Amino acid sequence: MLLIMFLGSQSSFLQCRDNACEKTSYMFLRKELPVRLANTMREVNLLPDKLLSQPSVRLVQKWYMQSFVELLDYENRKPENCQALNDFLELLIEIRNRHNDVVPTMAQGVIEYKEKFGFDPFISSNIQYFLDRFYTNRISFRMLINQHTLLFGDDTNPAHPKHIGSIDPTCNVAEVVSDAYDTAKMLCEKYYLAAPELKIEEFNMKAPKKPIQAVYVPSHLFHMLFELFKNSMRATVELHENSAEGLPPVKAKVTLGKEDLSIKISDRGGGVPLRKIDRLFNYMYSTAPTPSLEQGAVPLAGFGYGLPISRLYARYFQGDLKLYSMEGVGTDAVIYLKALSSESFERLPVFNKSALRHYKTSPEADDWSNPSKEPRDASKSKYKANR
Ligand code: W6P
Repeated sequence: MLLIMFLGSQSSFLQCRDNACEKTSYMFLRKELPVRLANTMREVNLLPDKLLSQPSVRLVQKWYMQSFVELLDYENRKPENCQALNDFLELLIEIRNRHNDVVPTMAQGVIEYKEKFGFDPFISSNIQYFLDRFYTNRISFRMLINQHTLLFGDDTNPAHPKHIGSIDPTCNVAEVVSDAYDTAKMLCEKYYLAAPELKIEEFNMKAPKKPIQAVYVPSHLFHMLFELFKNSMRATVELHENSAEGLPPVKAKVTLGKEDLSIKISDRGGGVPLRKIDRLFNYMYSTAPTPSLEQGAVPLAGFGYGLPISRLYARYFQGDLKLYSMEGVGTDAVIYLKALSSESFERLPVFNKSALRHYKTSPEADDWSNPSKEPRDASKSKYKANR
């Protein structure tokens, strides 16, 4: 009898671990995740019809709706029910997989639109506003799912026992810089047969000579740095390919002040004229069909959404990503993070009247002079007759 009781209690213990935290997380997520999905879906519906009706956009919409409905199933399932907790965990993994290709699928939607209707500056600013919010929402959504599945799923991470889910409370920034460089270097060498060296410097204002650490999500930091290195390497190799002096190194400087933890990646790749800097972050402008490799195109950098999404990762925890370029010389890219984890709370889009206005407002006349549209010859001006 005792044995049976013991076995019984043990097996239920195994199935339903000491899970006060998991219950709390479950209670939070079953409400919060549908709310975040619903907010996004409302904004999707405000997109211009010509974009909303593209098959890729419809597909993404369908995924969001399905995930929303499936999450609502848990509204009335008690957290004391172990089966509910386990099912929920599985559902989160399923939803995460379903939404894996949201970014390339939305990009496809933008391509479809461009092919049919061409580039339109008004639609472009609409899309820019929308996708920044849409992808920020997606980053946050996946962050929540990842935390829950990493903390309460059975795939604990033995390589990083100190991590809390995807967060490293003592993330060594220079190490991530170096990892991202190594990965970009392999790609670069594969396509160009050469890659610039890396020089890392640290300046720790708070604790001189100590390595700079942050409470951060290493995968986010890696994503941003990898993107910047690819861009810097491509510019460097393309400018100096045939020069006798070889490739100038890419330099990284990591600094910690009172407020900011900053990471600067500097290249000598010839820079980008100021006029073209905004384009690097523009979804509609930088969306092109995947370049085909046969034509010798290089997939190292310059296509897709790498830079704008990297900037969203930085902004998501109250930081930023900026480019400072000097044409003829090179580019500095700076990632700003908050030095204090107490200041790196989530930055999320809110759906309100002022957001609504962004979608409803029609294009207005430019309120700054634009030389290319000024009448060149006053005698031919249509305004002359009115004088
Ligand atoms: C360039 C263009 C660019 C974009 C982003 C980061 C670095 C660089 N360097 O020439």
